[in-house]
Amino acid sequence: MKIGIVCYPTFGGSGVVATELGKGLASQGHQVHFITYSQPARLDFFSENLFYHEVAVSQYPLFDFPPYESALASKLVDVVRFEELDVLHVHYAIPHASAAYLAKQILKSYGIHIPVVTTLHGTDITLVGRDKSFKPVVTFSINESDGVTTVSESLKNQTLEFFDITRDIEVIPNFIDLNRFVNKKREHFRKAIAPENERILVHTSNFRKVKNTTDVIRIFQKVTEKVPSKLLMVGDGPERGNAEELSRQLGISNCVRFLGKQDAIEEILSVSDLFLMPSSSESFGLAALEAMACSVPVISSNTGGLPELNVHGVTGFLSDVADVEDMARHAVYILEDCERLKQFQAAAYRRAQDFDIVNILPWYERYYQQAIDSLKK
Ligand code: GMT
Repeated sequence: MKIGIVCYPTFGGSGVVATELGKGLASQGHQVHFITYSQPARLDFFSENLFYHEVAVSQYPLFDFPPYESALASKLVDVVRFEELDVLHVHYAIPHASAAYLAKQILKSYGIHIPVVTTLHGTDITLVGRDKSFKPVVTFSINESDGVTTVSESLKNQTLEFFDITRDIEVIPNFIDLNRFVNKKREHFRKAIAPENERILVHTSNFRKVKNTTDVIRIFQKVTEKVPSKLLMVGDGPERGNAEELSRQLGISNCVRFLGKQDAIEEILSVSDLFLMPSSSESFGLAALEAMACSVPVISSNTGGLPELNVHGVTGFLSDVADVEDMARHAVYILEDCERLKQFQAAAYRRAQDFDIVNILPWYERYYQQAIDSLKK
């Protein structure tokens, strides 16, 4: 198949999923064309089946708001026509699904009928998409897609609850490449971070408000009172300053290291004992799955799709959003006993295997074929 993928090319979860999916499909022999405004963060190598088309937006001084959606639609028309794509897969509804709808209508005037598959990722439904200024467009473009998927049951239910949806939605969970995300036993690195053999806790995110990064610091403070520990904060974003400030106020900044954006996340996860994800909203929790694949148990909130991933009392624990006390108590319970920690580590790894990319790729392939066939009827 010749597949066009549209996504945000940044470090966000939807961009990561789209890029890893494209790489996986290319390794199966499909021709994959990424159509984005800059090179996707994880698309950093050459493959004969991978192509990248940049969407350039005019900066004409009349435009206070450069018309990205129109530029994307035009680029889609161009790539579909000249590369003869079979299907367009857009990740994140805004504005990708509506741009794809526009491109699809334009392509009809050339006698080309291309199916559009839209994958909803989370904030496009739970936060941004619900905004009055977007809702009619999001509803329309979901209903007009030839296939719609969500990354969890929870996100499907929220989509049906918030929007007037007239079509089926398929849940295709996020996935992980277990060859890349595997515990690599980096003892020297571990010693450098925790020379006194302290436990290592980790948080990775884009430090947006929904990630509750200040709760990560509060949980850690309570844990470190009971179990000597260090905390690694990986990633960057608007809340980083507040998290840093809080760690100073609480007098624990010497135990917390802010590492900024990192590519080799699996190296950091490999030396970690526990992953913290106290988010107030999370449609799936890809970062938690990455941790679990590296045998790291997860302390998370019970919001959105997290209970579909993190099994309470087995791969980690779930608590109500903002219940810092409960999260810290669970963290201490796992960390204070070596044998118990090992059991949680093994269970986290086993659970991650359920999301092996090898099982999820054929699912998308079947779904694309279904969308292609539906246009032929
Ligand atoms: O988490 C973010 O802020 C990034 C966001 C995105 O769209 O890039 O992530 C969402 O999609 C990920 C991949 O499907 C999910 O694992 C995240 O749970 C989801 N984030 C939220 O729902 C807040």
